[in-house]
Amino acid sequence: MSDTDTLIAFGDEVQDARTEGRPIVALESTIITHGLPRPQNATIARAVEQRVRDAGATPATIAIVDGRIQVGLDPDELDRLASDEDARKASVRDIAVLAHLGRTGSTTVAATAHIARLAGIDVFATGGIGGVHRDAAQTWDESADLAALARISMIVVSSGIKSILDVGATLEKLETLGVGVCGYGAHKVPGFYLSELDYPLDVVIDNPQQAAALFRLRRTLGDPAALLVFQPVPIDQQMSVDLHDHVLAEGLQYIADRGISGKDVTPQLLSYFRTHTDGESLRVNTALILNNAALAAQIAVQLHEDTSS
Ligand code: PSU
Ligand code: MN
Repeated sequence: MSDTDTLIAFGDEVQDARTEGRPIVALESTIITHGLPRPQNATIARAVEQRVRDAGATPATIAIVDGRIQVGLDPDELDRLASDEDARKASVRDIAVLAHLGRTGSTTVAATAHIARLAGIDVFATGGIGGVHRDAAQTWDESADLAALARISMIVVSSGIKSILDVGATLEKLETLGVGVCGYGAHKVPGFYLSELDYPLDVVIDNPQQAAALFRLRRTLGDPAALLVFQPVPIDQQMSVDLHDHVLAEGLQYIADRGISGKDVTPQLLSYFRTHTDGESLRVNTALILNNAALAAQIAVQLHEDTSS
């Protein structure tokens, strides 16, 4: 047994998939504890896992439970995490601390990718990635997701970059870091709640085969960074642009007025959207995360076929 095998606890379903060599998709848990409202978060987290199964792969929701680094939660553990108001938002540097203290934490994109890599998982589905914050020139607030994506070889399926961030700066930073970016049937960068933003995408793919092929080439070339697959929420399911622009402006003002900073910024802005869009943000968030789970599973199945043939 390697050291990481003794540090990581695999859920039963994930362990079976590993033993039988079946495709696995990693899922993050900060979206459950800090991105979605209780109690709907538990139902949505279960539905996301089911989408992965329906598309032929095994879901591995990642979190730290009482200090255990857990890859795959059983249904009770998932429910407990979803209702745990004290679960810490954990990025990469928090993993060891929580493991040491025996505490519970939900993993961000960065921490989830880090643990998934240790567990040998190559495909990860989420809602939106973190990026460069709008006031970063003063605050230096850039998500640790960027640094993690720069050094973790993995396919990450998301619905792009949320408009709460400086989207242009985030794209520049991804380029600097060598993180691969492609649109899934999309020629413009998706903005999470919105299907497209005014930033073109150079690379467009149309099927899971292309995603898998691109990723394998990156691996062969020794590219250390992740490949981001941006799948927009369908245009007829996006948030109304007027509502979005209005709530975004208010939410940014709310954060500024209260001096909210650091790791609280993203959860507080998401929460502002939730409470000021009359259910729209939850509807869109749910739709896109389910779609991303299904696509990630299709890509994992393809990657598995490519490598086992
Ligand atoms: N963006 C979203 N929804 C989310 C997050 C980001 O649209 O739930 C979460 C993810 O877990 C992401 C984290 O990794 O917020 C980034 O937080 P920060 O900006 O503090 O790095
Ligand atoms: Mn931050």
